Amino acid sequence: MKKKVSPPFHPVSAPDFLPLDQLHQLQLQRLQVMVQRAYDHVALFRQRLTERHLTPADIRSLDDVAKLPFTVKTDLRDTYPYGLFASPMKDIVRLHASTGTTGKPIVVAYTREDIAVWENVMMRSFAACGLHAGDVIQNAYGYGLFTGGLGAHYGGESLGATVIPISGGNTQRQLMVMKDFGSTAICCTPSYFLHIIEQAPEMGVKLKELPLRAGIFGAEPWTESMRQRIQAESGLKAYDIYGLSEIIGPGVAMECLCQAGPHIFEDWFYPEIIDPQTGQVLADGEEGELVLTTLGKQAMPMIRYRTRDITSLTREPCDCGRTLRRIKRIGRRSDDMFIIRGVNVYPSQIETALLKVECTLPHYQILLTRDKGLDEVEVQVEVTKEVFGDTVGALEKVQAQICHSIETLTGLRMKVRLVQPQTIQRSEGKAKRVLDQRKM
Ligand code: DLL
Repeated sequence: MKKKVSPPFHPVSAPDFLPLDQLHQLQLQRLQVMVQRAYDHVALFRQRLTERHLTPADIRSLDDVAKLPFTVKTDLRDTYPYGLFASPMKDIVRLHASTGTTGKPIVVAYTREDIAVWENVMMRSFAACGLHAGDVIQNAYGYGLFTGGLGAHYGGESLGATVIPISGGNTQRQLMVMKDFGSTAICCTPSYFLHIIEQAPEMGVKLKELPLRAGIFGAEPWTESMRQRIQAESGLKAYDIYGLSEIIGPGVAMECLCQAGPHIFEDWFYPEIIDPQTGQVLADGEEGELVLTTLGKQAMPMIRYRTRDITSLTREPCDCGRTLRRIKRIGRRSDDMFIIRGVNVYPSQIETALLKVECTLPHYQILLTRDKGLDEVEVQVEVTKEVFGDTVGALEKVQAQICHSIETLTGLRMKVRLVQPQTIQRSEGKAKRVLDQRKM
């Protein structure tokens, strides 16, 4: 028998080790309350249950979840901004926002209780990778509408660790702080940490000689080989953290010291895997789309939210002894969303931005590359014959308008290259909009 890995046990981790019968009982109790809450306060959910001739009383076991209707990202767009809220504004203490599929973001809300749950799962995330009071967490996730910064912030503080709210970017300052403040952990996207690794020698910083011992990396797909490279070059242990705004933010799932895939905090988030084509629930071990139901969200209950993230669930015991199931590292999605420097982008947003500018056709392609660990995007856009034959000044004006329009919609500056009509390859089926040449 394999030896159990026993990290210094942190009391906040107790729910990670619940016997399964207790966990399931807790999940069912919370699910029933959640379904009732959504039914009572969210018109769209009530309408969908009524169409299926269901009431909250029909949820008698965890398997009954499969009877419930799915919620999808466009439901958030269609009810923008506050249509899925189940709490009055006077009870909502925080809003965050994430990328929508076209022009508008989607808005997510938290009551004080929701923030407490978020703190709890983020505390447990940090504890799972061996952090505790006395650790110095450099939080380089972006603070603002993105959930990464504040989510990690409160979790770290509640754990009793020292949090440095440095936010993202400014790599030189990141390295200076890392060295001078003695950070023992860093939170950021894995690609940004690769960039930090590349910049360190230029600043004369030897990462391996610093006290840094854990990286809490997520918000975008990464690979096992990226983990190996990061660990070999920086000396820290790299842990995968997963989450999404619609459910809570970071802290839906987190790896433990065994680094064997993120454990889902199942006492607060009920996971299912479905076939993305048929919606059929799949068994543990089978690969499909992750669907999550919040078990405690007051402000915005999410029932069977289709994440579009492709993974599988495993019940196989982990050496850490946690009873929480694990997900396989998420490598792809069932839609066309891509993530650039931690920011979610849909090709449809780019299309909306192009349509706002006259003279584009819009035939376009998005080229993703990675330079020194940093993601680069180039949007190649066909413009009309007239524009292309015009003066350089006129072309530059169109280019600047497109850049501005894209930045307004996505929040990202992208390189724009205007190309002649008929140069972008036409597809006979689904247009291939994104060419991802990043080496992971
Ligand atoms: O990215 C929340 C987060 C912040 C997670 C910090 C981890 C760390 P959103 O901006 O709503 O929220 O994006 C959610 O990002 O559906 C996945 O496609 C992707 N994603 C998040 N974590 C991972 C991960 C935050 N560890 C979307 N691996 C999700 C792969 C990830 N993809």
